[in-house]
Amino acid sequence: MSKILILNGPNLNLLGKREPDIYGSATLADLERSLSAKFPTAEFEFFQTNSEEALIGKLHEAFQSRTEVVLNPAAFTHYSYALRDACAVLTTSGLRLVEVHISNPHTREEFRHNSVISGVATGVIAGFGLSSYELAVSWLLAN
Ligand code: CA2
Repeated sequence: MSKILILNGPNLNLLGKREPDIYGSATLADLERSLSAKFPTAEFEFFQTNSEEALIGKLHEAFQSRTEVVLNPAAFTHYSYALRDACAVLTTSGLRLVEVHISNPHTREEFRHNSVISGVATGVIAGFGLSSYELAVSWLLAN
């Protein structure tokens, strides 16, 4: 069974509760249920935090346990070099980490156009709503 950590950064606990025009009306719990139902052979761990420290700690745990990661770094995408370094620990050791975004940051404010994570991610999927996570998991399971 493949173990995959679905890691969500700050404010994503509000999914489905605010800004539905950008992020849709499904909640984080809906996402977790839908991934578990669509990929019954995967062993998921779901984790959301508003804390940069906790995100980095979770990535260190994933490194230790050789777990692959689907990461939505949320606003940390655009400026957290500490998170980038933690992602690089995984990808430089051969573990895959897919960066996902619900919206397409390139169509939004200029500060969202740059990701400090993409350069150390295995790949990036953005703009497909919650399907971005599904596409990332499909790829991890198929490759
Ligand atoms: O599109 C994405 O997935 C983002 O990573 C979401 C981040 C944003 O800072 C990135 O630029 C793009 C924001 C997450 C905030 O999530 C909310 C969800 C519902 C309501 C309010 C915020």
